[in-house]
Amino acid sequence: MSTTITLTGAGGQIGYALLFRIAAGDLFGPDERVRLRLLEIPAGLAAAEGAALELQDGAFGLLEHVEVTDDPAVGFDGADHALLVGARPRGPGMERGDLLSANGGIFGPQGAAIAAHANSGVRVTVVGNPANTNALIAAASADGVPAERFSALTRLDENRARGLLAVELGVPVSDIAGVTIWGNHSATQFPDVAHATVQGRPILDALAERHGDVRAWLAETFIPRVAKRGAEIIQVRGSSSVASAANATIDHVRDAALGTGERRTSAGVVSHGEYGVPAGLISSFPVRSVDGEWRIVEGLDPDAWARERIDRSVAELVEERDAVRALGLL
Ligand code: NAX
Repeated sequence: MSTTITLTGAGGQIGYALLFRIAAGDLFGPDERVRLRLLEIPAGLAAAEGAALELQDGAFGLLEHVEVTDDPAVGFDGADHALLVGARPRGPGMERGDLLSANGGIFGPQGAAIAAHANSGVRVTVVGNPANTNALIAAASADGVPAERFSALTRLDENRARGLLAVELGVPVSDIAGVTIWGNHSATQFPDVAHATVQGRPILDALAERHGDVRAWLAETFIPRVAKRGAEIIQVRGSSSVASAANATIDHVRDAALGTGERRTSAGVVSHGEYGVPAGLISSFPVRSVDGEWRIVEGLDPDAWARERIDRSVAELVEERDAVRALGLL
């Protein structure tokens, strides 16, 4: 058996961190061979070709084939999973409209190329920012591919939240479960611990033992730290999150492909009106992956405090959608 994975932005930093983990079998396990298609723009081709040479030198037993191209028709040909990592970063003096427009020019044609060339069951994960709205544009351009097959990465935010809670409570991260990221992969996101557990017990109880006013700690310390973790990494490391972003992408795609069972996680997926999020938006929700599909977990019943934060982030997604509509990208 083998699975074909298309990676855009393969010559970039996250691409470089992802490729060797995919080749090593971290996505689908030790029995599934992989074929890689690395899609770049001409300026990034040499870096992707260099990575392909190193992949060859890695002598990975599971890696069947590597193709490097700047042609989306070739890049998405036969793709079972498309990881859309390449995006246009915000340059100096760029307004939000410029950024949305530049990325619309990437994700619209890529969505169309996926519809035309990928395998009929293709699953698409958007990492390149603004991830939710880029996923929305790609899905809208992929005629015949259900929008449910497109998702945006918010797993890094969830992993960051779990990691910070583990440190706070002095437990291994594997003891923390059930954290949900709501809304946009941006500073407005809402990392929600209302239904999270530590070693199976409600995490709010454990946090209350350390912080009398848990809400104040969440609002003033935890939520901003998670939401601004990307900026913190840049400040400390001098460069943006790379290995952790690649790791979250692996977690997300592996869950998409292999399922989550009863475990809940977070992903940006298309709304059908769940939790009052306008239908059609790609928003982060609590999800499970079942039979190859992301399913939104309903019934978590956010209270007014949580509702306000979810609504704020969803309002930003509505603004982004309206802006790309006004640009004629939807
Ligand atoms: P890099 O600038 O290192 O790499 C991006 C690569 O994409 C470049 O090699 C570029 O040539 C390529 N590219 C640009 N347009 C392309 C196109 N049309 N087709 C194919 N390739 C194209 O950025 P990197 O650090 O790898 O980050 C990649 C993206 O991930 C950025 O948009 C970044 O903002 C986003 N992130 C998203 C995260 C998330 O959680 N959703 C977290 C990490 C990261 O910030």
